[in-house]
Amino acid sequence: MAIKGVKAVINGQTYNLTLNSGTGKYEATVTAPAESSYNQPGHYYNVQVTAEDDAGNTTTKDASDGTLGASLQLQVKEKVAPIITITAPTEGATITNNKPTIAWAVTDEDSGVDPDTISIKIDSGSVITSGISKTASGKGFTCSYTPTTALSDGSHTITVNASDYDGNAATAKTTTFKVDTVPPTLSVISPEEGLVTNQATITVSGTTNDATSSPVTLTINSDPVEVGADGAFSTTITLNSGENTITIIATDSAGKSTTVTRHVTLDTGAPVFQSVTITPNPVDAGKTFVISVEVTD
Ligand SMILES: [Ca+2]
Ligand SMILES: [Ca+2]
Ligand SMILES: [Ca+2]
Repeated sequence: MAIKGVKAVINGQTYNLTLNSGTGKYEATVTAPAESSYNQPGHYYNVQVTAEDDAGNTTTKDASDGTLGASLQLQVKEKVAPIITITAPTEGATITNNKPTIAWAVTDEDSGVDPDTISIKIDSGSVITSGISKTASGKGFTCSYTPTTALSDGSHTITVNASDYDGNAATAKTTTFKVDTVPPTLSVISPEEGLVTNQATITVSGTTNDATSSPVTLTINSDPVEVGADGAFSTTITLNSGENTITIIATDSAGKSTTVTRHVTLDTGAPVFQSVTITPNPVDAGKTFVISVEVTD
């Protein structure tokens, strides 16, 4: 009528318990399994205890026992937080789409990413957990979210976060980018449309600016032209004889562009008289005559 020994089996390891004479209980100090119990059936490690008496009778109980079962379910929590990587929009990007798809991945070692904790926040708005597309991938999820209302032109910061099944919260990740839906302004002061000139060089000048993504770059007939800090530009171009098309294109750093076209005609040939007639000639004094000139240009 005496206990010979008590052992416990946890995660395939057997531990012999020793009698604590002070408490009368059998005890062992056991190192927990290295991995979370989350992915075990029922989210716990089964603990099986067996006691044997001197006569060789044994009793075994484990987590399935109706009375002691709950005491034989060992929960092990891991401590490694998930890792978040935002793939789009990239930090510092300037984009023209004001409903951009925000894409990121969240992975976790061991217990795994809890998809219900995946969240996104736009600027200082409230935390959003619905409407996020989550596709299981490797040790986590690839996620995407498209804002339901258009983002205003200007700078925006997106914050994403997630936790694993053991309650470890990731370090939130952010991406800050600029939305620019409006092309630059472009005002061409010179030349005026339809100008006809005998000067082979003319000044092309004006101003260009962009509300969101300066600096503005400028080309005139595909050649780059410097734009001042105030948006002003001025350059001289050489005309070909006849009609010239001058194409001025301002492009902001989002890639939005505005084009202005001017048509200018260079005419350096002086008129040529083909014939002159005076009728009648001679004319009677004090009477009228007609002078008729044929001239081409
Ligand atoms: Ca983890
Ligand atoms: Ca713009
Ligand atoms: Ca002419």
